[in-house]
Amino acid sequence: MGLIDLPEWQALQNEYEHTKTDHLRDYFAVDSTRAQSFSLSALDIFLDYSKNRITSTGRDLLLELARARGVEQARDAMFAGQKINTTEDRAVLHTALRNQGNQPVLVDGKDVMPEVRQVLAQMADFSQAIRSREWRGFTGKAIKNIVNIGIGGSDLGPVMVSEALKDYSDRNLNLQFISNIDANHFYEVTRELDAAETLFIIASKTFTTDETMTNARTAREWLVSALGNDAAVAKHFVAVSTNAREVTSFGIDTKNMFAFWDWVGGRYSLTSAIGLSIMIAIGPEHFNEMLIGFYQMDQHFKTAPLEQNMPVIMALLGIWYGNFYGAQTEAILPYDQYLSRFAAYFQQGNMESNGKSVTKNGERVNYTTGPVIWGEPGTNGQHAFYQLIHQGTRMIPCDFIGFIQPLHALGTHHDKLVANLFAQTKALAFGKTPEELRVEQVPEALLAHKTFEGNRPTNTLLIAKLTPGTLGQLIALYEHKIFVQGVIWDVNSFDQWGVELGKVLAKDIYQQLASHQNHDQDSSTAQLIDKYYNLQ
Ligand code: G6Q
Repeated sequence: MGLIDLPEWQALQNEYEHTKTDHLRDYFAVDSTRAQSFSLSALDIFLDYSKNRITSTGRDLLLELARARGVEQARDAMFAGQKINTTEDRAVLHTALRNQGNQPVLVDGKDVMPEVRQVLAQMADFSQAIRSREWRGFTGKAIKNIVNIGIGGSDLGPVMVSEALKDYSDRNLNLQFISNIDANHFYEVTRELDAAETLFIIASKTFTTDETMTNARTAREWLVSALGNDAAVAKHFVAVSTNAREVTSFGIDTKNMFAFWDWVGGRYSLTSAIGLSIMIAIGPEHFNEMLIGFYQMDQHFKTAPLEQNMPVIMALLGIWYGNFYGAQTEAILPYDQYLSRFAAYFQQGNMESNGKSVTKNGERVNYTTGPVIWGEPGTNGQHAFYQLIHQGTRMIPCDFIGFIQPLHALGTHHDKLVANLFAQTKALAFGKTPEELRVEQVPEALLAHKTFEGNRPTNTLLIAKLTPGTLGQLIALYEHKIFVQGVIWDVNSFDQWGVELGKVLAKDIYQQLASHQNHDQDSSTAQLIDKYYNLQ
């Protein structure tokens, strides 16, 4: 039966009609234990979801929907290595990359764990060789600059995590990322680097991605021209890929290649060899602590009953707002500068996974699917876009993420930071009424402008401290949230056909640009091509 025809869905629709005009102010006024009843702990993460427009009946109905859609069975199928990525006929086993258990994980009858552990050991050896300065470049100098060349799933994870865990990194190593095909990116990253001290990690699952291979070839030319010898490549280039043949044909020895497998999706790959740059920066021990954090959240997701299951609860709240209230976006607002790329990372994680409009069987959906994800760290966002969240016409459910202990305790900074986080969720939930404003003698003409309706939903996630382990837990939490939503919407969260057409057309247009032609183009594209080469 289609999603919206399910009795569980109909019951939720009813619940929505009955509660849509309720106000959080009233929910809190009538139930002094609401905060406790709508909170939950998983490992080091505490989630207060009481400031959501949900009753306990609504929550029960959402949980029934999850059961009706087979969330538990789908979860077990993923962990068991079944080929749930049906359009690419692949297993989805990022959980195997951080598995700390002793049980085999089978793909096509073969245990993948020995290979996973072997690559982790190879990464650890290499990271140590760089970190100890034992690995020398072609001229004998130690490596100081590590440049990861990759894009999308081969870039965003390492960028996000290396920023998040900067405080755990070797500050004498300079970690940089080049992703964009725009030469400005290559130019800016390399302009002050000494090639003799620079290592390039070419990170590409396929080793055919145009942006990455173009940047990689430019990097090789840059290095060879600076060091004056083709033989330098062996000491300054390593590869992370599933494609040994292409790695070899690029000129990288496969002994300097770190493998992963087709059952690791790009946007779920940061715990694979794609995380090599992270491991070099923070060291194998911290990397392992991060893997343990991921694993712990995997286990929580796998074993906790649905009502206590944090990814499930967060996923269901997202469904509630997206499908019943019509919310189109969700904001992720970490109150920690080190998490400045967290929202950008899950923008891909979420939007590439669930930005689909057909079911797994290829039928057009008749409900909305993945939301637009965005966000910036607090408190910066408060001085920028929060206006719209507080007083705009759209509902924007927000996740506020805060840490209890600061990594750098400077005077009053941390208490002020956290006070702002708590204040925002309070303002969004309870708002400010015209009556309250009148008591403050606000002029009548300003009442409408200064009124805050409130009733704007938020989750608050509190974590003791930002560590490799808690970061791992947090990332896995969001990964599994996305998974649960994909199951409920019956979309394939692990393919990304929507990025293909643009790539193919770009190849075609590139050929025409290079040969000054514009045949077989629509009039707009032809005009743009003409402008481009006439004004060059
Ligand atoms: C992620 C996507 C995509 C991919 C990049 C890079 O899930 O598949 O972002 O990671 O296109 O691909 P390669 O690693 O193959 O270069």
